[in-house]
Amino acid sequence: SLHRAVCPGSYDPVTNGHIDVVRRAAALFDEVVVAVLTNPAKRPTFTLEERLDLLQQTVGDLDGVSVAAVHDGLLVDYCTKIGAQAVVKGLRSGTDFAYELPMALMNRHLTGLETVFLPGEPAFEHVSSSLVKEVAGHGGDVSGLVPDVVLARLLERLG
Ligand code: COD
Repeated sequence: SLHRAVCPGSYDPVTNGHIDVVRRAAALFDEVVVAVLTNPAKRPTFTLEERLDLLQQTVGDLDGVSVAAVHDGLLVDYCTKIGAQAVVKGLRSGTDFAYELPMALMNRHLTGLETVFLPGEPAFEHVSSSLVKEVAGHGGDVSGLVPDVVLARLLERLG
């Protein structure tokens, strides 16, 4: 049976799209670990500490949810280490699916780790950390797409 799941991501920074996925994962599993990883394809805007702090403030108090950093190594090894049976990922589009499917299959190949895909909330389909940063950096309004603490941090950093 499935009791512990991991929601991995860069969370650079956390958006309302991420939070929706974490809440829904927390309704399905007893425990959800929101794991902050470094995506080798992306140069982070916020430090690991900042990303963890913003997650702690926004999802850290949800029932059964905790926040953790994964410094290096494979996601499957982290999941084995903490006894997680599944990864939960939100899917916005076919593009997300095309990116996620090989990782999901590779993870299952490596250790049998399963991936659960949740359809993204349509209201947040256009919301990604990178687009939010780009829009905020040019003075655009991203309120409603990120939590207030994230909005303040974005304006401080990019505004
Ligand atoms: N609606 C729904 N879902 C969303 C939304 C939204 N608006 N925004 C983001 N999401 C989902 C994304 O689809 C993704 O599933 C998740 O939230 C995290 O998104 P990001 O952008 O914060 O994180 P990514 O995609 O940069 O993270 C990729 C990882 C770092 C998790 C990945 O590269 C990984 O697992 N690396 C670990 C090393 C490893 O094991 N490599 C081998 C993999 S086979």
